[in-house]
This record gives sequence, C-alpha cells and structure tokens, in this order.
Amino acid sequence: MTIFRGAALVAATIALIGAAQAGAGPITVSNVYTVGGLTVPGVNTGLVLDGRPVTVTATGGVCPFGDAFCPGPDGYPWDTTHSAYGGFPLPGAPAWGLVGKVGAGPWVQVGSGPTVLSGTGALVFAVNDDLLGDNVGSFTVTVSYSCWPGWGYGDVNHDHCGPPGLVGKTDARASGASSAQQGNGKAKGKAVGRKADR
Ligand SMILES: [Ca+2]
Repeated sequence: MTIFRGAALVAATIALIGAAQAGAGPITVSNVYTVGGLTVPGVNTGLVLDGRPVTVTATGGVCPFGDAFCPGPDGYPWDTTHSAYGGFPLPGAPAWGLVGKVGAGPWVQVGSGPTVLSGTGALVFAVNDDLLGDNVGSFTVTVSYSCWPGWGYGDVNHDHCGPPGLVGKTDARASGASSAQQGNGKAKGKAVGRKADR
C-alpha cells in the first residue's frame, strides 16, 4: 500500500509541474486597425488565420452620408436587402456597421463585439455600406488572439507568436503524424529554448 501511495504522490507532482509550465505559456496579442469608411472592398489586416480563433472589438463611427449621423460599429437598423448602388456587403445586417470575413468565407456581422471569428485565410474588415464615396469617419478595430511567445515553429499543440526568428529551428509539423505523439515532450523542450530566445 505504501508503494502505491508513493507512486500516486509522484504522479501528482508531475501534474503540478505540467500545470505550472502551461501557465507560463500562451500570451494574448492584440493588433489595432483603422477601418475607414472609404475602403473598397475592405481593409485587409495582413493577418492570415490558420483556423485559430481571434476576438474582435471595435469603437468609433462612420458617417454614411458625410454629415453628423455617425452610427457606431453595431450599425443602424435599416433595410440592407435593397440597394440603389449595387448592394451592401452583408444584406440583412444593420447598415453602416462593421462587418468582417476570413479568406473566401462570407461577410459576417462584427459590430462592437467582442465577436469571435475563425477560418482560413486573410482577415478583412469593411463598413456595411452600399455607397462608400460619401463616407466620413472610421472604426478602430482591435483583434486579439492567443499564442506562445517566441519563434514561429512550435509543436503541433500550439501556435507561436512569431519573431525573433526561426534560425536553427526546425518545423515539428513537417515530420507528419509522429509529431503529434511527440507534442507534449517537445513542448517541454521548446520551453527552455524559447526562454533563451526571448
Ligand atoms: Ca455612404
């Protein structure tokens, strides 16, 4: 019985170490973009998603007629299913609010958020307006996501934030299915290297 209790204690200690390492891992990165009312067909953030989710919040206002009427990112209740100017990016959504899309995906309502977007491809924002030339103002859009600090090649269990660089590193994902099984072990090894890299 004593042996078994000892084994249980060792197991519990390992679990605690694992939890401590996990707690020191991912950080939240936030990027801020200005989405102007004149942009056609939208502002490409340059952020290319690989399936991981991002959380979006927005402030500011776009004046769709160039005057003092300037709804915020949530837009204004208005029939966007009909248009005399070629259509709204997202028919049925509030007019003049913030919409977004990922890659070849559809436009979706973003509003002031927080709104979670995911998919594969470039993250793009636009004002849900059918006539952009008379617009004044802009939305300030904040995009936040979680990643591990350090270089971009991580194991299959998490994504890295990027720089300071990939020199001397190899991509664990290139080794295929076996890398998935090595994931946890590599995470511990990477933790040391990452610290030195920061
Ligand atoms: Ca307009």
